[in-house]
Amino acid sequence: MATETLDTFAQAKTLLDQAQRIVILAHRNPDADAVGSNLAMREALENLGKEVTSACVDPVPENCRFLRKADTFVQDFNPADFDLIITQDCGGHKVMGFHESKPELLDRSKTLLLNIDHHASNDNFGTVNVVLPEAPATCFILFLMFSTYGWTISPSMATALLHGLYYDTGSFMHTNTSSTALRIAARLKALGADHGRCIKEQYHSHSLAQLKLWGRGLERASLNSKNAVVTGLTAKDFQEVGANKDEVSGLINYLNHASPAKFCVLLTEEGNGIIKGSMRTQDPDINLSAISQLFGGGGHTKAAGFSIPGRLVEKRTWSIT
Ligand SMILES: [Mn+2]
Repeated sequence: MATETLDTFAQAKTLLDQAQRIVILAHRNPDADAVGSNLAMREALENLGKEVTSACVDPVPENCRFLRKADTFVQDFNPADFDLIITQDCGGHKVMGFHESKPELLDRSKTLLLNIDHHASNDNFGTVNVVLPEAPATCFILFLMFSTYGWTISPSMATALLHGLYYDTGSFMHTNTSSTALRIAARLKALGADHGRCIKEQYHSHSLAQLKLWGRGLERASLNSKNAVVTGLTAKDFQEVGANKDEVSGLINYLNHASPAKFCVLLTEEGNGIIKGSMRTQDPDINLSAISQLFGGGGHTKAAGFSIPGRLVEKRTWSIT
């Protein structure tokens, strides 16, 4: 590992060693990397005798509820009750969710904050920032940190870390699947990670409503003049098929397979006047992080997103030949 990386790991360890009451924050609309990394760090710190709380403004998604202590996330907390805040997988201070109601989280003279993340868009808002954009997942970074510190990884920690790594690499199909990612996955399995359960929860358990929702999104997809495959799902779609907003997760990976598109865009109405845009690409020359920033969003070069106020209207064009 690079010397700078080891330096930030050491700075992070100093913060962790000195803290006794710690809250770990997962980003809003948490995914398997946010929840998995949160619960793995939590167990590691609890094993050191610390009092740890997991917090997120939004509920834990269905595919993460099997993880140990996934049912104990709180949706609010008082920063004054803790001597260290950890944010994990938050690609920028805005996705924390809590920054609006608790501005002291961003006041470096008032709170100690350890920011652990792998998004290129991260604005280094912590007291210490372990931000490695080349890492495929926050769970990957935690594995490296725990190994560097010599901390034991239990089977439940291994499952949580593998769940996040598996998710953020699209089950090792995305281009961020490095040989190190595969080696770490093998190590986690050897440490007792329940690989079969991770697969089942993420890929092999879809409700009929979810498949119907994906069907609508796939059926409507079209190629635009920028060579992007674009599709949209309205709040009415979710209502009609009986799907919740988490159930759209996974559809984007199918859109990303569409040939000859250079990238894909999935627009969804969140039901509160907000349209969420998710983008993926397999094209080495496309930087989606830059494109998403045009819409006030962020993310990685191959996977990024944004949120904008508005409503979705589908326009079909017809011509006679
Ligand atoms: Mn992640």
